[in-house]
Amino acid sequence: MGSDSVNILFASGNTHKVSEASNFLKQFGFNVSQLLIGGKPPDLIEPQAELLEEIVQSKISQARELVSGTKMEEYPIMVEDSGLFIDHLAGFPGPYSSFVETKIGLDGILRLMEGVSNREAHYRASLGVYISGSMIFSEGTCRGKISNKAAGNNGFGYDPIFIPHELNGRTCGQLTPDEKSLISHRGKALKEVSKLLNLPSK
Ligand code: ITT
Repeated sequence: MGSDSVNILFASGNTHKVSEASNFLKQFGFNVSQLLIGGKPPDLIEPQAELLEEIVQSKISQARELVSGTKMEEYPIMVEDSGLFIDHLAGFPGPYSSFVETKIGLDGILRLMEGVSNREAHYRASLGVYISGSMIFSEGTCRGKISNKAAGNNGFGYDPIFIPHELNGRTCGQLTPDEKSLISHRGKALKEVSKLLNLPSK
């Protein structure tokens, strides 16, 4: 880990999320790496809560217990919970996005949206960082719509079927990582966190 940057451990099993955070926070003097216990991301229990913040809070507590008494104890811990919320489906898949992606996939969502004219949706990320005995929370939202068909191989998850309003008609799957971070829910939440943290290097 870099000597003059701030090291953060990201407790997530999703390496896409970790690398998006790591790439984005580099510019603010953070060095983000995945929290590994015995070489593996720990299996944190995800409460089936309606509020993303509750999930974040619970996972931070679990991660803190795991690093307690180890040399990782001194590092800030980051947890992020996110999801895709589709208006026509009353916010589904929302907090269940990861599970739904595995079970019915993007094709399943496109089928549920067949013939639907209201295609409005948003991504939302809730981020928590435990640092020096305090908790910092931030949120980010990215509004857009569900495409009629999948396009692009970049990003992950629902990116090939999500067209952000802030860019001209391309799906997130067609954006470069930098383009996505500028407008994404995760990019916005991370930017907010970088402001809230008091960085020695800034
Ligand atoms: P961890 O809980 O271990 O961090 P996870 O992938 O299970 O990893 P979440 O429970 O927060 O994380 O679920 C987020 C899901 O929402 C993710 O798996 C995708 O299906 C979707 N998602 C979130 N952000 C996304 C993004 O930027 N692009 C595409 N899909 C996204």
